[in-house]
Amino acid sequence: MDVLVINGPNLNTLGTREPEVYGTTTLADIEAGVVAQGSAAGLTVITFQSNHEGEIVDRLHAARDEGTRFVIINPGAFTHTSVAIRDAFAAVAIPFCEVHISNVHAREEFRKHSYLSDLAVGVLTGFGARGYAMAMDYVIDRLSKE
Ligand code: CA2
Repeated sequence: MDVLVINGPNLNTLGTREPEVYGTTTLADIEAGVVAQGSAAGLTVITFQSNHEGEIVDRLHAARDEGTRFVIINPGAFTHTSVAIRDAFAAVAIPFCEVHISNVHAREEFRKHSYLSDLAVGVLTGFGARGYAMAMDYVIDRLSKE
């Protein structure tokens, strides 16, 4: 597998509430978009969403065993809380981009800290659902050069 796209807690309800913060695009729209974008470039793309921290850790371990080349992740609120997901990324050593729909730096103080950002290749925050497409654009370019 080339690219794993992970979405964390509550992102399964995207498009149903707080449209002023998160827009009206659903997670199914986002997932279909990144799969189509990656497939058009000849990449295999798998999507995964979970509301459970340990399931995300388990998925990252499986990704290593599957030979995953890159992860795009919106960790949701786990961004600001999860040493376990940080440790999983450090353990599997798969390069990743961190994506946030909203600009986490323009919101509450507690959203300004991420347990993942310093391990990430890069962070996209505040570009709405388009951030996933921007991340995939980067991944397509990067993997084409490997
Ligand atoms: O902006 C982002 O993408 C976030 O990762 C979203 C998380 C939040 O905890 C992060 O600080 C920033 C929350 C996701 C909540 O998902 C919702 C879905 C529909 C309606 C409201 C929230």
